[in-house]
Amino acid sequence: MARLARFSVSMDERLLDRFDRLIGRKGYQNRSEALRDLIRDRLVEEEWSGGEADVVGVVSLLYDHHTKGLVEALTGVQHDYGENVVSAIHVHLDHHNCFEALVVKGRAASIREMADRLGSLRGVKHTRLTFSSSGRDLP
Ligand code: NI
Repeated sequence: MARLARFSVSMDERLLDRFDRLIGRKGYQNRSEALRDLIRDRLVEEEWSGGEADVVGVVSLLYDHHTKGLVEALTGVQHDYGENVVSAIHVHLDHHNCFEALVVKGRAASIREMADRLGSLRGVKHTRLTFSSSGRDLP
């Protein structure tokens, strides 16, 4: 197992108080685990910002499947990034609305590009790219 390093942090009491209240609401038992998660979250964001890192994520899409040509366009874009789309879940929400969650992996820049192309299609009402990581470089 990797060695644990300990360090002390100085900060404004009011900031620490807000942090403690936040992590209390989130259910953390101590500051250390909360701080580790914050650091990991920032590192994952950094991986994505570079564009070249090998990442994992989820693209969610909400759209009206009656929009002319939309279903074909969505499928076409996903096939263009076939190596990045690992899995897709489709939920028929009601008569008009469909929700899809695409599990994606690969080069961050390619995934962003795909998410942008999907999100900008007419009839797509909402799209979100959620960042995660392969976990390989994230202790
Ligand atoms: Ni549907």
